[in-house]
Amino acid sequence: LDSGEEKGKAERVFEMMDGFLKNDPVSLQKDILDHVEFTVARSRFSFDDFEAYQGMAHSVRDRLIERWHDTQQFFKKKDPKRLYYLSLEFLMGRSLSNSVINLGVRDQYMDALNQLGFSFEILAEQEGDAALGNGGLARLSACQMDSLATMDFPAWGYGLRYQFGLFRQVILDGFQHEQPDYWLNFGNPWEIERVDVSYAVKFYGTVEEKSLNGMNCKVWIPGETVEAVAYDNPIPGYGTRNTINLRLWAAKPSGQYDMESFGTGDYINAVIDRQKAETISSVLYPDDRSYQGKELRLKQQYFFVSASVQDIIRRFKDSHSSFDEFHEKIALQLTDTHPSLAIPEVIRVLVDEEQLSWKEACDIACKIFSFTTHTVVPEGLEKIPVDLLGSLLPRHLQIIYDINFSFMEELKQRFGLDYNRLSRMSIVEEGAVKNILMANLSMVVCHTVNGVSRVHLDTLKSKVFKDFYELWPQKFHHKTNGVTQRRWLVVSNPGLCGLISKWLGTDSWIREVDLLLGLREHAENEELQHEWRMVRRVNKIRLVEFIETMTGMKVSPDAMFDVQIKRIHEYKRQLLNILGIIHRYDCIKNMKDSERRRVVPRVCIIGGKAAPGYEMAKKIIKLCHSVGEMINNDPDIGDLLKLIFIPDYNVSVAEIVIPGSDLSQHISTAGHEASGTGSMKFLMNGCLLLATADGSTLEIIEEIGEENMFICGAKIHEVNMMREKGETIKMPLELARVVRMVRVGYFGHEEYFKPLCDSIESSGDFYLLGHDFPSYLEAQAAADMAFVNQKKWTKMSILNTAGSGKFSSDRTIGEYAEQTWGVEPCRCPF
Ligand code: B1H
Ligand code: IMP
Repeated sequence: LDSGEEKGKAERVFEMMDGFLKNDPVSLQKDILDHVEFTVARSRFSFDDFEAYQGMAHSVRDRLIERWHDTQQFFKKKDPKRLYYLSLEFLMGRSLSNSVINLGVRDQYMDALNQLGFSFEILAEQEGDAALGNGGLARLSACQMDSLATMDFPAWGYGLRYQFGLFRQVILDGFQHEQPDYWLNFGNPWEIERVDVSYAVKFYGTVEEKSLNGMNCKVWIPGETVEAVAYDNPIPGYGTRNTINLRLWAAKPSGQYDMESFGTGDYINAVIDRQKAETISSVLYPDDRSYQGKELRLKQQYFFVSASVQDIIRRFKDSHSSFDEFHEKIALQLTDTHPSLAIPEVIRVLVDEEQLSWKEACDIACKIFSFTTHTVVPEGLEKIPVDLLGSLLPRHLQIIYDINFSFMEELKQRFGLDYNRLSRMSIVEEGAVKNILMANLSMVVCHTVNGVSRVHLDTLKSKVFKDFYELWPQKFHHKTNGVTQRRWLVVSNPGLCGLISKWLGTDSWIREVDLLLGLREHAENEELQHEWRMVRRVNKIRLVEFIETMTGMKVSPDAMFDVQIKRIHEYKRQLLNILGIIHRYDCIKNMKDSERRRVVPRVCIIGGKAAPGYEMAKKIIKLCHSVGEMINNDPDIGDLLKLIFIPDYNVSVAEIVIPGSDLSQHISTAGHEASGTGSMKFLMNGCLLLATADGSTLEIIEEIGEENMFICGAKIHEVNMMREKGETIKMPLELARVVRMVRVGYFGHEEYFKPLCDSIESSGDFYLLGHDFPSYLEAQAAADMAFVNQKKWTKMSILNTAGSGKFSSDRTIGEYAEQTWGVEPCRCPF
């Protein structure tokens, strides 16, 4: 600010923003005790760890709210272009550690708690995970919120406040069972219920034509109304006062008088009936990657979209009197097609309620919406049966038809009557069941379509959206995914974090992650190597203890910890991993003592959830347990090999496992993983990767060099070629042997495992385990070789961390802000 007047203003703003709550240990203690006494309602003279956690969480919440208010006021005053990030899933995990670190008050809280006789670490363990999402896509949304806040972008997240998040996985006799996730049962200090912020969301009914001021208008007469109530979750940035908002909607019965149900005199049933409104936000769908033609899912999507759009338009109208500036003030980002009903909803509100013309409304929609797809295969694309959409949202169906009509006209102008092309590109899919293709809708309206890695974009251009690419090449871009180093290093690996800052001479890398490159020059320094190994050893011991608590198994921290944690999917090939382990077991069994002495001891760790209806994935989990039981109880093998399944994998489990692992596996069949983000977390933590050349791994190779990883498997073009030719490759002998062991019941349950064996041997081996097995074993052998040379291994480990900067979500968000959303930082003064 240069002018004197501006300066004066800035000072006034500064005064307004000046810290309100004090953060010295004495004030913190008082606040914690106040909350224990008055919020938790426990005596301040007698409370346990959980109550102390609650007291502390509420005192942190106060500080979040203070900054949240300041930030929102500041945004309101500045009126910058805002980004609205719409996602049906956010996998936030725990909030306590992340919040105090981003607020810059962790040390003060540690002191305060010590003086009260509590340990920060133990209290942090009391918190349950917020798991309102399935896997990579949902955690990506969470990482991006952290970057948006840290980089001072005027952004809001919108999502659904599911009563039950992702199911809890319970393993009984090696089989997965699903239990509800009662995450709200003990209250949630991280959210602020806004009973005053609520919107009516309507469903069903009919559309009537009316004449208004001589114009023909469509009027939707809805049949059901549900209330959306806002719950705000403050997201603090690191090294800034900015604290942005994640607003999640919960469904409540509408308070509007309802003649029909209450008119009949059946009061009790009328009340019960109304209460059913709450089911809309009751449970997260646990399938990642497969779309659901289910009415409830569609209701969830529209419920969240409608409330968000009403909220966005209300906020805009608070400070603008016409819609002229709408597109200059608002960017709406769609996380996959799940929120794509926002497109017809915005058009509907603008035309039917705000009386804009059809053309004006469409022009606005085309300017504000951008879309990121996370899908690689056409089967993964969302379709909504026309009948379902027409009954639930009749007006929206009309709007979609109108959009499609104009689009088809445009195509005819451009390509003539090429009916094949028209039918491939139409938003409406004809057939026995007519469907609306949500990706085509998004493609037509959004100004930008982003892929999540470079090679993902190539697939979109050449396959999934080939026709659209030919039509609008300028719409297609990619923003390679990233993860936040605040959560995945600072929160989860304080040891390594301290070491990095010591060697770089600064902790600025927490905001400017490229500084990590500075570690490269020390990669061979013996002192750093020694300290690096010590820190990693401590993390391994923490993991050893965790494994013992979860499974009762004692493993040795001297072994190589080889980890694969992610959703269980055939394409992610946990099966390849398990068959490789059987092979290793078989080899060791057949070795002479002298050979055994050269074996690198391994602890193989697998964790992840299978979608409840995904039978093959569930069989893979059982196989893992059966094989583990045999190997782990074989006295002849001892510590040379162990196989552990970690139950109920979630974000906070990942925070313990990732820093403690030596090697991690990302071995999807090439071409199937759009990006993959788990690998980036391991990379940052100095864990080496054993991976196929898929998704973002290809870019990781460029950053850290093939010599610092273990790469295996067919390349994408080879996979495509093999599939096109329908080539069946001869099963490698080693694989045939281990599949045989499973088939004949070496691990029991031969009938149950038969489909797994068949998928490789008799059903065409779609995921190419046969082709990739030999090179997978070679990569594993190379990892063994490297592990023996600890100096070399440590150097590779340091180089991994040093080269991980590109995979920070800060870089991703910077690119989105500049290239897709056109938003600029708006930093709240301290
Ligand atoms: C990804 C999903 C997904 N892709 C449908 N698609 C869902 C699809 O509930 N649903 O219906 C939920 C999730 N998730 C993942 O996104 C990709 O498989 C990963 O490769 C990618 O890293 C991640 C983030 O971009
Ligand atoms: P990946 O790219 O498939 O390895 O997984 C991406 C990220 O999603 C992981 O690092 C986790 O943070 C998260 N994730 C995957 N599966 C689960 C799950 O079952 N529960 C919670 N988080 C998960």
